[in-house]
Amino acid sequence: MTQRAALLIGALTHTRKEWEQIRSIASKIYEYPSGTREEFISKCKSGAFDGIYALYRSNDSNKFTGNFNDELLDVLPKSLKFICHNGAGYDNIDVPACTKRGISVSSTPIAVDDATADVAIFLMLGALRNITHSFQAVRQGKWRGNFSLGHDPKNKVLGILGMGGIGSAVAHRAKSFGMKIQYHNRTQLPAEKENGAKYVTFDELLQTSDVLSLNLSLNISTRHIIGKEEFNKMKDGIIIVNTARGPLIDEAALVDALKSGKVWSAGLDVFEEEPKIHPGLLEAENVVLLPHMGTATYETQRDMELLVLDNLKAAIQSDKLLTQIPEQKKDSARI
Ligand SMILES: *[C@@H]1O[C@H](CO)[C@@H](O)[C@H](O)[C@H]1NC(C)=O
Ligand SMILES: *[C@@H]1O[C@H](CO)[C@@H](O)[C@H](O)[C@H]1NC(C)=O
Ligand SMILES: *[C@@H]1O[C@H](CO)[C@@H](O)[C@H](O)[C@H]1NC(C)=O
Ligand SMILES: *[C@@H]1O[C@H](CO)[C@@H](O)[C@H](O)[C@H]1NC(C)=O
Ligand SMILES: *[C@@H]1O[C@H](CO)[C@@H](O)[C@H](O)[C@H]1NC(C)=O
Ligand SMILES: CC(=O)N[C@H]1CO[C@H](CO)[C@@H](O)[C@@H]1O
Repeated sequence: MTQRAALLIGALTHTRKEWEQIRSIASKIYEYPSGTREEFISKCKSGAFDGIYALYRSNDSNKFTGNFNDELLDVLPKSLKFICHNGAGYDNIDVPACTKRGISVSSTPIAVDDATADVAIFLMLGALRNITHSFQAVRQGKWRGNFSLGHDPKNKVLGILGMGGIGSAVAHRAKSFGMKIQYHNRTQLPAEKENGAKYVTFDELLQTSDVLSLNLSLNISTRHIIGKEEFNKMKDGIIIVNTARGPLIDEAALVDALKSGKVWSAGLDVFEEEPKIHPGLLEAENVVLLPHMGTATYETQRDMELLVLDNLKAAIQSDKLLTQIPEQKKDSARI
């Protein structure tokens, strides 16, 4: 077998032992635990990672390398064939640039579904109760503060945009609260996967949902998929939940819609320019905010790391990925 080295970029928190076991199947293992993009590029150029066949990277390690774009892919060894990414979203990897070079990319769907769906429900319930004011008041010794009533989830229509793994897990949970589920997706799901959820057009989803939960990936065509025009089509008093990616929503338009009362309240885990948050959202009392922590549990973080390592093993041992990203699966003929 030709040389098949593996590279770990960044740190592993829960699976150090499992990474060490990669030694037995890879010709060599390298690590780049921290540093700058410039340092990483110069290491690549000096041949420090020669022979790497597959690498582990994550959203966290992005700060040591910057985005995986043409510039970076050009200096990485030509032997690199697989990028195993830790994260459900991979918008800091230029996928067409990888595909062009014959590099396959995997992400970590499935492992993130339950934890992210839990946070979506947490935010939805918080938004339904308009909880922020009282949540802060009780700590400030003001008991309920200037108390106002919330809403029940029961009998409300939950619209899910993007019915993948996370969307389905949100739907499953929401049903137990007595919500009616409808969704929109590029393609309608097969009936057995719909679990009673109703398939509607994008416009119908906007016009008829009481709560709208976003669960689709971010790319050029989904950026600002919810903006001024879309808010105008929504029911007055809609509740918005976003646990997917900030730039899916035009944040300034959301602030306006919250101010005007078009949007009754919102629950957000993600923002357009993290870690910056639009001041209009920080000021608004009818918004529940979390600092992008959808998958931040011990169990899920470990599951995600394990899934990346399993992808890495499959790449080295049998030239394939377990959870290759959908864009590449579609035109796998080109890879
Ligand atoms: C949400 O709660 C705040 C603080 O109690 C209150 O000012 C605001 O009117 C509430 N929003 C709605 C739509 O009831
Ligand atoms: C409580 O809220 C009401 C209406 O939202 C407002 O008129 C009133 O001034 C508020 N009181 C305090 C103490 O903030
Ligand atoms: C729609 O659902 C299919 C499953 O049938 C899934 O593979 C796909 O990613 C979804 N597309 C969108 C746009 O949400
Ligand atoms: C962007 O994502 C959406 C939703 O997952 C998908 O339908 C679409 O094909 C993607 N577009 C591109 C350019 O990748
Ligand atoms: C990914 O990294 C960016 C900064 O590079 C950060 O703002 C964002 O919250 C991170 N996302 C996750 C899921 O950790
Ligand atoms: C984070 C994220 O985008 N998760 C899923 C949302 O739903 C789409 C399909 O609609 C999945 O492909 C994503 O993995």
